Amino acid sequence: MKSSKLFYLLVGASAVVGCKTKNITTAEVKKERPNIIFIMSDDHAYQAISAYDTTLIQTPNIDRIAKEGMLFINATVTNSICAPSRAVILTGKHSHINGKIDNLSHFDTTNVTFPQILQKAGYQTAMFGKLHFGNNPKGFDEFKILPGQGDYYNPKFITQKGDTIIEGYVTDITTDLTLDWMKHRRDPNKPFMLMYLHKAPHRAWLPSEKYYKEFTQKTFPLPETLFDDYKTRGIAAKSAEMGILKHMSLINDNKLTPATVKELNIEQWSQLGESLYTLNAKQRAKWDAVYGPINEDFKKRYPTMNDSTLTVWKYQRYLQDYLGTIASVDENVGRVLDYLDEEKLADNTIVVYTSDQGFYLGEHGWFDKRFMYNESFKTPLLIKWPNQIKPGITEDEMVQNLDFAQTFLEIAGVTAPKDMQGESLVPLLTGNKAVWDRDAVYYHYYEYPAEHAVKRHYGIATKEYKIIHFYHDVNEWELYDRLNDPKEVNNVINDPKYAQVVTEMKQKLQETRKKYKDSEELDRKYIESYN
Ligand code: SGN
Ligand code: CA
Repeated sequence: MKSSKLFYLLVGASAVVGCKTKNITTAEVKKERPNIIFIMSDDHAYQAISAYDTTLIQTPNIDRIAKEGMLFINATVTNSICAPSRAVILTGKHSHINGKIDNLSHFDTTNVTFPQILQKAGYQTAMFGKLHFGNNPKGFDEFKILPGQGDYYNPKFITQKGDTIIEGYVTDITTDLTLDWMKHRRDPNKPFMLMYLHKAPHRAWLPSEKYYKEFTQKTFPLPETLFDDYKTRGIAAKSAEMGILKHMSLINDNKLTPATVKELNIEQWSQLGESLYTLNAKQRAKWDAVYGPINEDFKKRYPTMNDSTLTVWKYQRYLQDYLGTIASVDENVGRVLDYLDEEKLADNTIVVYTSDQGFYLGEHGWFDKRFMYNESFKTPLLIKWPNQIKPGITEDEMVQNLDFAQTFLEIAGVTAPKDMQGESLVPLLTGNKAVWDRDAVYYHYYEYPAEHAVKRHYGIATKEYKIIHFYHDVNEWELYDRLNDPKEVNNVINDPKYAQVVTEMKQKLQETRKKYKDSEELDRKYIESYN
C-alpha cells in the first residue's frame, strides 16, 4: 500500500472518538477517501440560483454542480436562522439538543462536531469565511473567519495568528484564502475537508464595484405574492416585521442617503454608515458615483408614489443589490471549481453548495427568513461527486441540513456517533433510494421576541402537507396543502375538508417531536432562558 495515500481500510485502524468503522466492501477499500468541499452562502434563496429558477439571475458556476451532480428540490433547514443552522450542520443535532437555539445564545463547545471527528480520522481540515458563532471553530487545522456577521468591504478576519484586515471585497477574499490554502498548505498525503463559507448575500446586500454597477441597471419581475394580504393566515404572519414596504429601510437597505430621506420628510432608521464605514475614500467615491444618482432619481419619483409603487421601487432596489452580491458568489465558486479541474482534484472531491437557510425575495411582501413557510424553510442544495452521483439528477426526497454531518462521516468511512439525529444522504447520492424512508421533517424556530418579530413555532412537513404550531404569546395552528397550494396563501386548518388531515398531521407531529426528543418542557426551558 502506498504510504502517500490513506485508504478506507486505514480508517478502521485509526478509528477514534468512539466511532467504529462500517463494514467496508472490497470496492470501497480500493478507493481513496474523497475530499469534501462544503460551500455555504448566507441567506441565499433557491429562487436566486438558475438551476432552480431562471427568472432572476443566471448562476452558471453554481449550476455546474447540479449539472455534474444532483439538485435537491426538497432540501430544508430545521431552524431558519444563521448560527443555529450552522450548529445543526456541525453537530448533526436539532437546535433543542445542541442548545444553539438562536443567534444570541452561546454555542456549547462540548458538542462534538463532524470536523473534529474527520480531523481525528486523518482528514486535513480548514474553514474560511463566515461562521457567526462567537467562538472559534474546533477541529480545524487552519481557519480564517469573519468576526460575527463580518464586513463586505475591506473585512477583518480572525486567524490563528491574530486578527487581520484584508483590503478588497469579502467574497473575493474568502475565495483567495481558500485557494491559497489549497495551493500552498494542502497536504497531498491526506484527504481534506474544507468549509468555504460566504457572508454574501446577507443583509445589507453590498455588492462589489463590478456588480453594483451592473445590477443597479436591472429590473426584475414581481413575485405573485408581493401584495399578499395574509387573509387566511394567523397573527404570526400578520405581525412579522419583515415587510418590504414597512420594515425595509430606505437608507440601510435601499441605500438612499440620510440627507435624501430628510429632505423628503421620511422617517427612517439607518445603519448604513456602519455598513459602509470600512470603505476607503477612493472606494467610497466610486460607490457614491453609482448610488448618488439613485437618490436624485428617487427624489423626482417620490412625490407621486403610493404604497404600491413605493413597494415596487423598494423591491427593485433590494433585488439589484441582493442579486449583485450573488453574482460575485457565483463567479468565485467558478474559480474554485476551475482549480479542482485544473489540478485534477475534481474526480475525488465532493462539492456541496448550500445556504444556511432560504430567504424571501418579495414573496408575501417580505425579505428575511425565520418562518417555516416555503421560501425560508427550503434551502438550496446541489452536490457533485464524480463517479458516484450520476450527473444531472433532480432529487425530491426531503433532506435537511441535519443530514450533512452523518453524510460526510459515511463518505469518510467513519461511523457517526449514535446520538446524531440526521440521516446520511449517501444512499440518495449513490442511487440506492430504496433504503430512504423518511416521510416527514421537523422544524423549530425560537428567536422571539427579537428583530423581525417572527413568533416561536414548530411543525412538520410531509411531501403533501405542512402543519405549524405558533406558541409562546399565541396558540395558533396552520395547515398548508403543499401540492395544491405551493405558494402557501391558504391556511386550511379550519377547513372541514381537511379535518382528517389535521388529526393525522397533529398525531405525526407529536410522534416526530418524541422521536427527536423535543418536548413542551424544552419549549418552556428555552422561553425561560430568554428572561
Ligand atoms: C441582522 C439583520 C437581520 C437578520 C439578522 C440575522 N439586520 O441582524 O435582518 O435577520 O442579522 O441574520 S441588519 O440590519 O443588521 O442587517 S442571520 O443570517 O445572521 O441569522
Ligand atoms: Ca443566514
